[in-house]
Formats: sequence, structure tokens, C-alpha cells
Amino acid sequence: MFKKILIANRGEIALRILRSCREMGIQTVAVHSVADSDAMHVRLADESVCIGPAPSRESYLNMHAILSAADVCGVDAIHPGVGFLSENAAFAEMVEEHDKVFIGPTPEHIRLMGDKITAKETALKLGIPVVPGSQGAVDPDGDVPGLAQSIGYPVLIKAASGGGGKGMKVAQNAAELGEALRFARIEAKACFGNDQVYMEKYLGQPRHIEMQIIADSHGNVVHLGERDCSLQRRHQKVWEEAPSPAISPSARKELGDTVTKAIQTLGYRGVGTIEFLYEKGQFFFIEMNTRLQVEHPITEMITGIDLVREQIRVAAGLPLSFSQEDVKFKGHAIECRINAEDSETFMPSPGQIQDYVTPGGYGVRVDSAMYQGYKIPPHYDSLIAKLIVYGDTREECLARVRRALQEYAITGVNTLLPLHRELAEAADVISGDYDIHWLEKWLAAKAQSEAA
Ligand code: MV4
Repeated sequence: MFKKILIANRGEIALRILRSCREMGIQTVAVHSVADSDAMHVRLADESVCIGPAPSRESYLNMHAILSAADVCGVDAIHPGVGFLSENAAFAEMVEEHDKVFIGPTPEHIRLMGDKITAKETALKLGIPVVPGSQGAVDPDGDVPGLAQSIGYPVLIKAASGGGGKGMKVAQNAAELGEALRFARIEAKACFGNDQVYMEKYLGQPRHIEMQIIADSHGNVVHLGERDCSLQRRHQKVWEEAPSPAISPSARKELGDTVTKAIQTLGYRGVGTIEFLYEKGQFFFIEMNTRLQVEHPITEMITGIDLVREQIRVAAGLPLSFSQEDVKFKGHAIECRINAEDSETFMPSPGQIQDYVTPGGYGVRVDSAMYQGYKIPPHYDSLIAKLIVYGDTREECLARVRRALQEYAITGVNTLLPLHRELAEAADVISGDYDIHWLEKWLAAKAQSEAA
């Protein structure tokens, strides 16, 4: 097992990883930018190294600075967390070249799944259902109208190097196709330096369902159920839950079996999340994330498994601590992402936290690096806390979410707490009857009624 791990991240996820390391008796090295000198993960780590100025590209994305810190501190492994370098194959390679373990999959698998076209081709080969669409990239000089006709309108054009909705454009009919293709390619080139796009049948009212898996280097693969991440705004998840209110136990088992067999065939190692659109009772693969996810705690709450501990164990070559038969799903969990943003405008709201009172009690977990007096820097994403709540039933979980949101107090900056308090009272959220467009429609209707 590793003696010392460098955590190449910040905020709540750095603290989350640090906590599992400490419980495992593993020494921790925190890296931080100049703006994060007072951050909690720096305070609690055994050692800390300042790796550069505030901007991410000069600090948390600065591979050489991170690797130098790893060498100087003599760490055995580097945990990339989420975001930043967590899906950067070149970084994973550099870590291995520095004789450290990259806590994640192989660079080959990161690359394979980072390209959405090869990811989809791989999923298809492995027997995972995909959205009907083009075989590979769209040839802009080929018969694009014929391809769209064969798929059937509306079609969606997506960037091969895309993610988070960038470089995506819907064409409702043949007249919109040319412009949609041009727009998607220009945006893809601008955002990712790669104008390759592919085409899919556009699904109008899907849910976003993602399946958690974990694989060791001894051929064991286990799925840990799904998460419903449909409540999102502009591709930013706001509220996630496990299990999905829309998925039956038989559908869960069928999808879980399909995915674990596929991941076994692939020879994957580490944690991974396979993303699906779910519509009219059918699952359609869209992407695979080769890293830990922000919303992993709701899976932990309903399975009782510490995903970060298992991730570190498998990276150290140990077998999984459990088999598929050992995994029991119990109860329901909901995660509310508390961003330092205005609840109406979603404008970022960095600044100093005046009062900070967190909720507690049975079934309430707060993953956050905030404390009274902490100055939220403007340089990074606005997530400042995750309220994770467990209940034996979804109804009990919702009641506990409402109670915890009433207790939670943060002043000095704007947060999404007021939004979550309203969501927890919204009829469609309570009934679980929502798709990926629901939140944006609900926000638009709310803004309209308040403007009237
Ligand atoms: C789709 C889709 C509908 N049909 N693909 C958004 C970014 C990337 N994760 C894939 N996305 C979508 N792909 C087809 N064929 C709708 C979306 C989509 C979406 C997906 C999941 C969660 C939120 C979303 C918000 C807007 C669009």
C-alpha cells in the first residue's frame, strides 16, 4: 500500500481524498496555489507545497510543478481528483514516467474514452447500447444530408473532443443541417482544437443516468448502481440522486450486468462512470468518465462503500474488498450542490464567508472545505459544498433534505441554498417526474412569473 499520496486538486474533493488517506494511514501532500494558502486541505495535510500563482493553468494544471512537488516530497502516488488533470492522459503518462502511480485508469483508456467517437465505437463493440448515429466522424465533404436522412430528424451534431455540451448543435430538419454542422465544427475547433464531429439521433426528453463501476487489476469489476443527474442547468449538475426514481430494480440489474461485462472485456482498472440517456425505457450510451465524480457520495451513502478508499486500493494493485454479490443497495440519497452563486442569476459570488453553520443529525453529510471567515477565491469553479442526505425511503430522504436545508446557514456570499429549498418543495421533484430540460424550464417559468 502507498505510504504517501500527493493530492493534485483543491476544495472539497481534495479534503474528501485526504480524509480517506488519513483513515488508511497514508501520509498526504497537498498542493495549492497562492490563492489557496488558507484552504482546509492545506491545513489538514501532513505536508503542503505551493505550486504557483492563482490561475489554474499556472497551478493546478501545471504538470511540471505538480511532478516536482511529488519528487521533492517523495510520494508513491498522485491522486488527480476530479476536473483539472484527472482525465489528462499525457499527465498520467508523465506521472508513470516519474515512477509514481497515477490513481486512475491507464493513459490508453483515458485517451480512448476522452475521444467521444472512439468511446462510442468501443461501447458498441463491448455490447453497450448507443444512440443511433454516424459510424465515426461526419465527413463534411460527404453526403451529410443523406446521413441525417438515414438517422432521422431531429439530429444532434456533437464534437468528438466535446463534453459538457460544447460544440453541440441540433438540426430539426434538412434546412438547418448545414448551419448546424458549421456551427458545431467552428465551436469544436475553438474549444478543443479539433473540429471532428459526429451525428446522432436527438433524444428530446431523456433523463441523464450514470452507472458507477470499479475494477481492480485482478479482473474483478463491480457496479455500484446508478445516479440520476438530470437536474442540471447549462450542463452544470445541481441536484443528483441515487437510485434514480425512474429506474426499476430489473432495469438496474440488466444495465449493471451489461456494463460490468463490457468493462471486464475492456480490461479497465479503477473507478469509472458510464453516462447514459434514458428515454422511453431504453438506455443509450453517450460518454464514459475515467475518473471519480463530484456526485460519488450518494453512491457511497446507499452502498456503504468508501469509493475513494477502494480507488486507492485498486491503484495499489490490491483486489476489490467486495464482490458484486456483497453490494447491497439500501435507501435513497440526494446531493444538493451548494455553489457560491446567486440563486436567481447564477452569477458567481466569491467573497468572505461571514456565518457558516452546517446541518447535522442522522443521515446528513456535508462535504465542504468552507469555514467561517474563509475567503472564496474568484479563480476556480463555484462549488463550495455538497449537502448529501440519506433516507431509508425517497420520501424520508426528501423530508431530511428540507430539514437540513433549513439548518444550513451561509452569509457573506450568495449561494444556491434558496434554490435548493424551492426545489425540495417542487411537485415534479417530489414526484421524481423530471428530465434533463426540466430545471431550465422551471427556472425560466419562475423568472417570468417574478417579472410579471
Ligand atoms: C444528447 C442529448 C440528446 N440526444 N445526445 C449534453 C452534453 C453531453 N454530456 C451529451 N449531452 C447530450 N447529448 C443525444 N443524442 C442531450 C444532451 C444534453 C444533456 C445530456 C445529459 C445531461 C444534460 C444535458 C443537457 C443538455 C443536453
